[in-house]
Amino acid sequence: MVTPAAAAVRLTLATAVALAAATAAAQAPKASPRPAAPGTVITIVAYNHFYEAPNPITAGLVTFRFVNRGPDLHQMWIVKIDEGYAFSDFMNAIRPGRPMPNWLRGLGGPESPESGDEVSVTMQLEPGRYALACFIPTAEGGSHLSKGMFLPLTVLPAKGKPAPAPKDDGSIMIRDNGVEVNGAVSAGKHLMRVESTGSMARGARIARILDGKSWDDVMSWVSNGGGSANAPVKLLGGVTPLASGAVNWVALTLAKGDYAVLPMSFAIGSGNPEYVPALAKKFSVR
Ligand SMILES: [Cu+2]
Repeated sequence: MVTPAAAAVRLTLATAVALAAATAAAQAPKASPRPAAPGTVITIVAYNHFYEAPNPITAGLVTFRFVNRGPDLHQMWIVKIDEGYAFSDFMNAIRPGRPMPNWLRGLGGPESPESGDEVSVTMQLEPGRYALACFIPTAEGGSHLSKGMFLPLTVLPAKGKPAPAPKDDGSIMIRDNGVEVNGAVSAGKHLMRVESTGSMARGARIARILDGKSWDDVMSWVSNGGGSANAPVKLLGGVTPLASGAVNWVALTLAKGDYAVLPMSFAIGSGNPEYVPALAKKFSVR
């Protein structure tokens, strides 16, 4: 049976697929001129409320350079769809109030650079079917996904030897009982390895604490949902939720100052990403 809601989702999907095909034709995948980014660089542009992204891409070490040209925050959650399931199954399965089925696996991806900014996230991608989606809530309720911010992604097998893992100079470990930040706390450019070993998929936003703002200001802000109004931080981006065992690397340029790692998970009830204040962690660059 096709409910009106399901029909609406399919219609939006058809529109998005057509749009993606049109933009992919007009805009071939761009290789970034920056030599520092590991692997193949894939540029993805986020607008209110859609992506411009190449499809298909090739397996291996991939850096997603995620540029936010929308006025709102956006993310690109990369979800691996098991063999035997289609992108339409992903669209039907991802509903508020339902836990994620075990044939979907969240592999992280770029999270929330502020409007006009960008973030680069690197990962090892296997061949297969994937979904890209933004679950940031809209002002009216629902998420950007419900406004059409999703795309299928096919990853084709690569020829030749797989590229080795990139060289990182620090790590962020997200565990059930807290976050650990190791290394990379000097001013300058860093590539931080991010992993979540907890009982559920978690990601994190990394933010600079604004001058004159305290850790208490940050904690009361995240505890109240962390809206854009009067934020005591500048978001630098981060990674979307990672299933246990998945690894991302995020490129960060840090200046002297205080920073916050703000873990996030997807709330089953609303289906939206939300902060987990109890796991937030401060670090300083001196
Ligand atoms: Cu979005």
